[in-house]
Amino acid sequence: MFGLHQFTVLVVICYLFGSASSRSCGDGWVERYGRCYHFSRFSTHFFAAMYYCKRIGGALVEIDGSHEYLTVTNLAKAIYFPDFFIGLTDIYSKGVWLKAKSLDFQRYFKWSPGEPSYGDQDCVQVYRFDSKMDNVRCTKNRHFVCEK
Ligand SMILES: [Ca+2]
Ligand SMILES: [Ca+2]
Repeated sequence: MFGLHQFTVLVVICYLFGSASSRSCGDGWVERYGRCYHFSRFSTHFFAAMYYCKRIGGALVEIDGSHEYLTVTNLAKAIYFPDFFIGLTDIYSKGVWLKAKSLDFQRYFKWSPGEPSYGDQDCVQVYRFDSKMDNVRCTKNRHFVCEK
């Protein structure tokens, strides 16, 4: 008989191995270190990506340090994810890089060589080839990663 005790044991096992917390992110999300990430299944421009992330209960991913950057780029590599937008922009003031939703100053950068380049490139993508940052026009269509 599968009783309450067995159920409790099962829940504890699931918790220990992370599947319970993974499930708590919901379908289409991946859990890593207490955060949930969603890798888009389509590409669109930066603002539509922000809107989409908001609509599914999150925000365009904000990189809070090297550890999170590595976590997200490793997940992306594992699924051969193409170039993708992150929640980082200098659209409000040239050269002042802010997180897209919180509007906090970005402290961590991992620019690709020669980046950030000049011109009308106010949004940041992660380049699939070297997993580094590159500023591009916000109107480009890119895949994107949401976070909650
Ligand atoms: Ca984050
Ligand atoms: Ca660039």
